This record gives sequence, structure tokens and C-alpha cells, in this order.
Amino acid sequence: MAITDILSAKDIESALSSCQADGSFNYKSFFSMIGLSSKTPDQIKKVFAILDQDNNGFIEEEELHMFLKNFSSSARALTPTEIKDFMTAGDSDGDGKIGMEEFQAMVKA
Ligand SMILES: [Ca+2]
Ligand SMILES: [Ca+2]
Repeated sequence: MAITDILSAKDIESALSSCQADGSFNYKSFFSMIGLSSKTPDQIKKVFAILDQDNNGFIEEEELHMFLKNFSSSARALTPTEIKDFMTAGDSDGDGKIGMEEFQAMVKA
């Protein structure tokens, strides 16, 4: 499954170009720009599965570090601050990782 089976390549391109500078990543505007917020729970689940690279059911800090690379291999890595903000926003039960339900809630927020 490629991410472009679910999301439009054009939307991904504009979302990536909006956060090229270190520190400019904002998960809310990114999810909105790639059109994820308007997808069905099942489609969001498929995107989650791509982001969860080791398939353990959670998105961890290392996976957030490489988050943008799931959308384009030439995209930059997220900075430690961006990772921390992303994790804090998504990890509502405080276990240090983002589960499927937390991700769904984040996307729909
Ligand atoms: Ca994982
Ligand atoms: Ca969590």
C-alpha cells in the first residue's frame, strides 16, 4: 500500500512544501492539507499502518522523527521540538507513543 493510494500526490506535495523549514511543521495544518481529516476511519487506519513502520501498533518517537519521509523520501526529518509537540498533542494516555485511537482523535481534532 502506497500512501498515494489514499491521499492525493498533489495535496502531499503542497503540504510538504508548507513545512520545509525546520520548526515549521504543524500537525493540524499538515493533516488538513493532505486531506486526511476528511478521510474515513478505515482510510485513516491505513495511513496509520504506513506511519507505524515496525507494525507494532504504535507510532513512536523514532517513527515521528521520519514522519515526513513517509510522504516523500526527499522530505526532511522532524526536529526534536517538532517531535515533542507532535507526541504531546497525540499521546493522550501518556504512554509515550501514539496508538490508533489517539491518532484517529488527532486527525479529527
Ligand atoms: Ca511503531
Ligand atoms: Ca499513547
